[in-house]
Amino acid sequence: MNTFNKISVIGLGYIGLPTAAVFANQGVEIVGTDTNQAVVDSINAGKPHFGEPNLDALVRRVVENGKLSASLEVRPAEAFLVAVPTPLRTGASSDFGADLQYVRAAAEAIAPVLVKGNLVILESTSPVGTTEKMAGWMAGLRPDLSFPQDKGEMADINIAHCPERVLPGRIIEEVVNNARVIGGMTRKCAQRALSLYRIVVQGECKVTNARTAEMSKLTENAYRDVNIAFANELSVICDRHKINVWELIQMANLHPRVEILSPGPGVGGHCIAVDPWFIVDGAPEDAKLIRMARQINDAKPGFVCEKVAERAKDLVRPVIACLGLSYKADVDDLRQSPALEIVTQLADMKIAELLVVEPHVSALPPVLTDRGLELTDFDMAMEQANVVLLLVDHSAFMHIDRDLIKDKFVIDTRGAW
Ligand code: SAJ
Repeated sequence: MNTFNKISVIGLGYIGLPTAAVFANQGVEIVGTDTNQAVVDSINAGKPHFGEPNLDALVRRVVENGKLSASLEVRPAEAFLVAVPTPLRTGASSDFGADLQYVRAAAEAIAPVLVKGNLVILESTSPVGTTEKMAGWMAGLRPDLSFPQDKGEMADINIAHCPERVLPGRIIEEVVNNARVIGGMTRKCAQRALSLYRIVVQGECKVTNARTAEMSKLTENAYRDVNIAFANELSVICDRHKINVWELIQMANLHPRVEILSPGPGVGGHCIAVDPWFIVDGAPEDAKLIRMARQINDAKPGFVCEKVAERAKDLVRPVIACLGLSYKADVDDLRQSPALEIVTQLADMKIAELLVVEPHVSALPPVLTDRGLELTDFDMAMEQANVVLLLVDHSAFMHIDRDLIKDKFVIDTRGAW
């Protein structure tokens, strides 16, 4: 049985920081690395640089007791956990693929400090074959060490892929309780990674090879994307037939083997709107349904804008309260947010005055301020608007006084009211 006393976490973002903090909370010394000086400073001051329930107190505690520290440079450790972004890059056709530059940079930063017996784990969501590529990049820089692609079970360095699967908004709880898929480049790699995760993970841990683990993560998010696309397509069909799609879904879901997800303004975030493209990119001829689902979900913001425009043209002076900007309820994350895209498109259409309400941010992003928009508080927006466009089902919007909206045109993209 291996024990790990010192772990290096590369990338202290939405996944890396909570993971580092949870390990540190179990008494493991964590040396975190991030390329952003402001992030490093903020963490060393005990403050997370983004909002996530229960993260503030945890980070403060483990920084104060010396178990978590951050730096710009990768320090020697027994194990290295890579949690860097794998964003979209534009592919050769209209499809997208993964930009692996940050994984490569992490591999190049780890390589100089590697010693025999180290374990390197890739947590970032990655296309099939990325773990092997990462191993190749490190091997190229360290000819004095052996790697699993050449020496198998005898290698000096062990390498595994263990995709993160946590849901933003519930990260701390899910890091501990979710089941994990642990894919080793060899059996020994997987067993060593398993012993590392056992320090914190209480959920089931399934051991497999690295390629299956990579595909497993992509499959989970593509599954959700395809199912949301089904709901979003239904919402467009129901609009044509003047049927309330949420009532329809409630009826259909009474069937014991039907469980339709919720339509919305589109699919956002850094995961579900991105990862299915990695499957398409790796098998463009075969991934027909997965590509189509991405296209259906990506088309939904445009559909919402058309509906708003139809409403606005009946009013002499339309003023629209746009409620919510984040990609989903009760988070401050605006990445790939359909709500943000809708507000941006509406601003460009110049069909109405827009009042933007987002209780989870203190300032609007440049894409909106550049268009002359300002953050408005909820009460003022309700006082001035004659159209209310609900884009995000934040708890703060769920229990509003119905009298506030009774004389306004309401467009509820979430079926929340
Ligand atoms: N959405 C709908 N209808 C639904 C459910 C979601 O329109 O019925 C929308 C949301 O509003 C949001 C988007 O989909 O815009 C994605 O939200 P989400 O809550 O489904 O998922 P994420 O992106 O926050 O987190 C996902 C999770 N994956 C799965 O549930 C399969 C999480 O477990 C992963 O760790 C995460 O992606 C990731 O990092 O990959």
